[in-house]
Amino acid sequence: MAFKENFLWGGAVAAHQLEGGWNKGGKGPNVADVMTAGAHGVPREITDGVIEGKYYPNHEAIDFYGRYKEDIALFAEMGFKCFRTSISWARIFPNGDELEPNEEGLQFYDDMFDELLKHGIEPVITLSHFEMPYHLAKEYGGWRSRKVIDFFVRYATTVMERYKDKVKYWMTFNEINNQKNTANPLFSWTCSGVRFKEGENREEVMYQAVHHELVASALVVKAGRAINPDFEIGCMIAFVPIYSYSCNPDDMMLQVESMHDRWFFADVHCRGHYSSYALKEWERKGYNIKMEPEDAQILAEGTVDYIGLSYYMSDAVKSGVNEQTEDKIVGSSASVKNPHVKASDWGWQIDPVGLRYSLNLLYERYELPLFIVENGFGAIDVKEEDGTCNDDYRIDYLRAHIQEMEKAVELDGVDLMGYTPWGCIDLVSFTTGEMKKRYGFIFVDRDNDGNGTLTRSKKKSFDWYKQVIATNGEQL
Ligand code: BGP
Repeated sequence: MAFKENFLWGGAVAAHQLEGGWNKGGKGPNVADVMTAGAHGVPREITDGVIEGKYYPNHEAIDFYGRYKEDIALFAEMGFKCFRTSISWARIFPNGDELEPNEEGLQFYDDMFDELLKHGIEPVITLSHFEMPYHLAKEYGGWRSRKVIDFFVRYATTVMERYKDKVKYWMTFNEINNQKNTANPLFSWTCSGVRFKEGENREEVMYQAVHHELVASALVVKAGRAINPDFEIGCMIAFVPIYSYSCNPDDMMLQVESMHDRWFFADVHCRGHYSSYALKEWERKGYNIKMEPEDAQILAEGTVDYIGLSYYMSDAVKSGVNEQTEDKIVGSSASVKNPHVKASDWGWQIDPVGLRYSLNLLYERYELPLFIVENGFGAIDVKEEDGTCNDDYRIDYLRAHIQEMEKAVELDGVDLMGYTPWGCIDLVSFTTGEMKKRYGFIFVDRDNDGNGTLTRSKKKSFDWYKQVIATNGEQL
């Protein structure tokens, strides 16, 4: 048997993409609550506070806030060993900078975790998954401000203390490296509450914000260990491995340079200091990232126990390619279409072998346990007249990825903790704000405009995944 006996099979979601109840139970607005729907080909818009007449899909999402018992019962039916979700910071500290937490918010997660534990499902918790109280973004410029470190540590230690007997697995920042994409305003907004100003150097601003996040993460790892030494606290990296388009030495070197963007965050989380290529880049570009004298020690003492990663696709780079090149695809400016793999409707290159490749890269570099906390296939699902949804393409995608995970464990000796496919129940897509980009084993009756009964129904993949879990990955 490839996978460990206690392998953490489950599913993953994030608070702002499924809870809804955006202003219930004393919750304050967060940065995701001021992002409009991006349906009908229009990109999501970041607004200055909630504007009447605009549609904000996160406000109701799929109402997990009101229906979590029903949903957890379905996860239990599939045999989930764990459930990855996030805590909404603004439910606990509605503005982010107050001294006392909101008891109603704390109670919500207490009840939800009890429900999970009742079914033998272990909660896996991300402390910051693309949301922070809107007030912090507006008044402090988000993570631009060093003050936010204290607010985050207060929030994190409050919840770690409160749930210390219910939650063992934690992650600090979801896909912290996404904000490296400064061209897309969504990433800096959701990862760090930062909106760029006219004329400023976006990259320098981003690195400063990230430094604050990395220090905050390290402080929380240390504080968490003091709260409960049994905690396992990880980081979370969006891992899109970058291939060299060819064996042309220039392509190869470009690949190494491009991978620095992938390693930058994981290096600090896992090694406790900035890597030499990062320091050289700052020096070369004349960036002045402000740090306090104690920061180096904080980073060194707050390294993580495991690496959480999302894996959806791979990327390829070719030297001499610019933005105008027609075979460009999602990714960095030198990214090109890989002729050996297919892409999803959203241009995400489907590459199961890339998962084994990624697990090897990460494990060889850090020798830390790995946890695949996101993977999945976003597709436009069709619900048949008889109510069924035959998502064979999703089953194919997941099966192929699990087979590669298996090889990574069995043949390469990678220490893999678990697997939680993304969006185990349909939810609001992060990049597009749509409902039509679905990932779930469970269909939710809701469309891009917010219409629908919110009724849940099982897709074909539901029973398939149930059998995968029951056989610990033997029967795919
Ligand atoms: C990751 C995020 C998730 C999630 C997923 C799928 O980047 O951590 O929050 O949404 O991608 O992306 P999308 O919803 O845009 O398809």
